[in-house]
Amino acid sequence: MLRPIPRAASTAIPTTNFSTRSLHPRHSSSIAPARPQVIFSGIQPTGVPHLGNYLGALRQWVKLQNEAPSNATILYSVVDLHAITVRQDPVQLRQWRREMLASLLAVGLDPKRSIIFYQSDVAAHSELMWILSCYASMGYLSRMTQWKSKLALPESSSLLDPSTRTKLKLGLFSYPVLQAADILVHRATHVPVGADQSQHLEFARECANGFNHNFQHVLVPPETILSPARRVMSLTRPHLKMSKSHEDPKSRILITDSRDEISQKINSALTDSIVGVTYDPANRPGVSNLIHIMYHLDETLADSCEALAHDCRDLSLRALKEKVIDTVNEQLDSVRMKYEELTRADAHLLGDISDEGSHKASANANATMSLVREALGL
Ligand code: AQP
Repeated sequence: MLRPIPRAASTAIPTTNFSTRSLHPRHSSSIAPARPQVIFSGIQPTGVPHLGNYLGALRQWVKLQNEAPSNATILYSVVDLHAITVRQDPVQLRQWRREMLASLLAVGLDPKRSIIFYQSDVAAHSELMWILSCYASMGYLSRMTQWKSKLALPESSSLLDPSTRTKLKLGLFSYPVLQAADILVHRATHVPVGADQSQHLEFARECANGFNHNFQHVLVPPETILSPARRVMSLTRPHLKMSKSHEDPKSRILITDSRDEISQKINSALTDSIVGVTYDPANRPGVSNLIHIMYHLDETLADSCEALAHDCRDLSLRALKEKVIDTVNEQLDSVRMKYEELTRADAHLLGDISDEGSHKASANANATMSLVREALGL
């Protein structure tokens, strides 16, 4: 009888605070220098990335790409199979896939250094998902609650509710298994993500450990690399995270927004009527989110969000917003220009990059699948 994949430990998730120093073999205590690092992460093509995606993930991806040792394998995927866990219009999805690829290049990913590919081009992701799902416990999966927010269901909703069972599709319920397969199929050692993904990374480690325990030691439990900008919040509802699919476009700043759009969105961001600036996420979520965004976009401004708020303490909220607008523009101007250049460029450019990426990613994934099939007796 196979041992079920164990429950999540109730202790804190063993994450690594982001530091590219710790990725270098000279500084790493957790990775044997002999094993080259494999960095993997993905983003759903559900719209153009926003400041949350940028600060929580993409900027770290670029930093890792630029600072990882030269023998590291770096893979970044546009995870289109995840996008279809909620209903998508095919024409829109095709466009978003291309826009996401252009966005990844615009923020500074370099196809000469990073393997950039569409998830659906590499069939091994889905094959490993099926294998892992044969061992993943429904109990563990049902404790992962992101499907509730994707379906806009209250936290209290349960799989026992008939209406929940009708709305919830198998793919949405089991997408943490696909996410685990995305990572494990490349034997990733490090996965940079925003804080909202920590729970899923813990699940991926459990999948790897469960498989290795039951069969041969072929899968690699990955380490999480959390960005310092853990959760960027919505501009209009700052108790919710900034999200590509929130119905209000004013809730997010896209990395391709024009100066005018940025200015309008920040000027209409929800704040409060308290005089002066303080950093107090629990009581002043809107103002604190603006400070958080400004601090993480330009860490030379102060040593911490608290220190930045202190420096701005006498500003009116209008003046604070002007300062945030300037900082956002300074950081995003070059990204927007690069994005426009890429989308105007030769139509084949993006296709060539993704073809080359999927070719390399398939080779990497197929090497793992040979070991997995052998271990399973397939
Ligand atoms: N608000 C955020 N703050 C910090 N990090 C964030 N990420 C997403 N939102 C924030 C990080 O971005 C990476 C890619 O995310 P994704 O697109 O694959 O999925 P998501 O987390 O579901 O992002 P969205 O924007 O909310 O998309 P939709 O609306 O389609 O669900 C991840 O590393 C994530 O942590």
